[in-house]
Amino acid sequence: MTKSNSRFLWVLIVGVGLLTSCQKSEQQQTQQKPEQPPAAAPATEAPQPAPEQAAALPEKAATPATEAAKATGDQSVPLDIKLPKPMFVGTPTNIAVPNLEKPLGRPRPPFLAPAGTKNVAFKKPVTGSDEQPIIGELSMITDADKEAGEGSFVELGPLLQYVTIDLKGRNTIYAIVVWHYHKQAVVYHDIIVQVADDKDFVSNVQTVFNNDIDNTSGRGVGKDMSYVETAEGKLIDAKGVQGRYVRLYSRGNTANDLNHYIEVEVYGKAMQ
Ligand SMILES: [Ca+2]
Ligand SMILES: [Ca+2]
Repeated sequence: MTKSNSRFLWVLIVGVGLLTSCQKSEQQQTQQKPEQPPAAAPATEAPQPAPEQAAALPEKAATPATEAAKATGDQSVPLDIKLPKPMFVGTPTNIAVPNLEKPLGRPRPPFLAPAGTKNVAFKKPVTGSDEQPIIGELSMITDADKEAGEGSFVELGPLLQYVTIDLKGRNTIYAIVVWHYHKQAVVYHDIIVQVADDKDFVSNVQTVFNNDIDNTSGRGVGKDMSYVETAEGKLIDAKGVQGRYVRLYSRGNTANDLNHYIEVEVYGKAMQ
């Protein structure tokens, strides 16, 4: 090949190359141009593949919705309440207390509460009207020991006494379970259980149980029934009241004037 020939070839190649690249860019431009308006078409087309997505979306949206509905109360699970060893069996017949509840005669049915509900009173500080109990310490009321024997109960002074549990934060409370004493069949008098936002029980005070039917304790006439203590403890339906402090009153029992506590559990959920 001569020099002039090869130069011509080179010019030809470059020329053709330029031409095709120009054509390409024109094509690209013309291709891009139509693509841009169709950008509206893909937009309208987008809902077309969307039928699949659209079909999936409502399902996805529905699931959290039902979960949310369940979380607000529909999805309830039985409370896991650990019970101590029973110390006596049978139904006591010699207890003369007005408005006394008949024993159920079978285990207490499961109590349903929203999933995630737990004993928010565990290890929480306890104060009370008798800071120096005759037997035991107030801290034993939230230590999870529910046995009936010696060393497991607190004995407070005579007649009207109370204990207060500080949950250390506001909670939505579904149930309160209290074991006063279950070594023998006794009935405690004038049991009143209240929930409040402050330790002095001034703000947002709500009474969740009161069996002081003659208002001896001056906290209003109660309509709840008296009951015989058992190893099951007394489960009080707190109906979702909200508060930080739980206070329990009593005024002696059918065996003596003293007041006892083995354990108090507060089943709730911390408020955000
Ligand atoms: Ca205890
Ligand atoms: Ca009374």
